[in-house]
Amino acid sequence: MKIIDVKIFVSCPSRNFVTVKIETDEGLYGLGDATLNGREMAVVAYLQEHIKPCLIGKDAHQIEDIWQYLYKGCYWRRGPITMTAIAGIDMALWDLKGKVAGLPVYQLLGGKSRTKIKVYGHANGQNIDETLDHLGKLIEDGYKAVRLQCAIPGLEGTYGTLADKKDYYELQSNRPLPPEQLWDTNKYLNFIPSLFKKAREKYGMEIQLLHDVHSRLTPIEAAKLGKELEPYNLLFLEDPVPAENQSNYKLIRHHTTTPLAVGEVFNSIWDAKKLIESQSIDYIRMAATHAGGLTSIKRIMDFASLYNVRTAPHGPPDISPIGHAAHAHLNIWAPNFGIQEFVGFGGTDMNKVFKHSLTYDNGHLLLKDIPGLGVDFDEQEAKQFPYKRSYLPISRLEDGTLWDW
Ligand code: GCO
Ligand code: MG
Repeated sequence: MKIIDVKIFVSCPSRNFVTVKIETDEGLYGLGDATLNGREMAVVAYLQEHIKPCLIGKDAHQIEDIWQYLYKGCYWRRGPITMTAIAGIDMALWDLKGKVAGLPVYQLLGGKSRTKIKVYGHANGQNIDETLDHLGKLIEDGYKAVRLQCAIPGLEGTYGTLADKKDYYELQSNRPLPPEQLWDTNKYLNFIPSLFKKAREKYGMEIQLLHDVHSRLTPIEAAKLGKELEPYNLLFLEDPVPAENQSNYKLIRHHTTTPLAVGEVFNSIWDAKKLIESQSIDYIRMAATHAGGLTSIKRIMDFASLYNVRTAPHGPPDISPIGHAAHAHLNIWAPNFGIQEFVGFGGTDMNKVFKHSLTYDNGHLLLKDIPGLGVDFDEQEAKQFPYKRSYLPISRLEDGTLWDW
């Protein structure tokens, strides 16, 4: 089955998505997600100029060889642009193989380890009451696990809140330059434990709670926060510190039993190796879309299982339904699956462009038995939603110092 074309689409049905379509001489095609939020066009150029010409004429069944060819063969290994581009190709090839076999991709990975995929939702708000009302609604909707984020008194529009325009907290359209947000660690640390205290007082201990620090603390600050949150029994504390320096996590680990999760910005197994081997983390959150697709994430999941590290794939709105479907197949297979982040199915525009078969039911995602990844992409509809340049926000301290967003 020869590859005859690799098409790359960029569309913005409420936010930008990069979609790869691999066409073959047998008439079948495969689809992949290559969306890198805020840097979409860098991946498009990489795919268009550097990958596409090498793939024409290759056998689409050779997934492993093509992965190695694109990884080792470019000499400049790793990095988010390269690994997101590889992911788009890799997913499309798995989708194709499933279509040829007439089997959903999870069957090719080894079959089902479970019948449904547990998810965590997002509750956020401008103040504690709003966040807790949101949590209450999600509990009513059947969620068993919810991430709590709340605006910090004295700071406007911090990560995970609705910001000034009351749109989804990270909606990227209409931001021709990165918006700036204020950060103050002291205000944050003084406030967050009270959010979880009140959540437990109102809803008890059964609902599982999570929190995303978004890499804004130093290790000792994170250790302190982890200790203070221990009575509220978090499922995990996410990205307490940036992870370039992996020994940071060892320090946090020595001070708190609050479970730790990290990995959404990682793009290779090498970013996670030391953290996993040293058992400094409990959940690895790498995304198929940003870390080389199913081929590499499967390897990482297997490696993590040796050290009792479970998986919690990144599931933000800036991954397309094809990327979410890739996670669903990995999650249903992975023996060490933990939980999937889930923020809903996007708006009507997005659902016009991407037809997927995932459904939400009582705190879980269900996957239908459709050959391949089970997502289709409507090229005509996509044309109605052209690319719009947009950025993630940046953070600064009150004195202007640039901080981690
Ligand atoms: C999460 C993430 C996202 C990222 C976003 C960046 O836990 O879901 O932190 O909210 O900020 O994916 O593009
Ligand atoms: Mg996060």
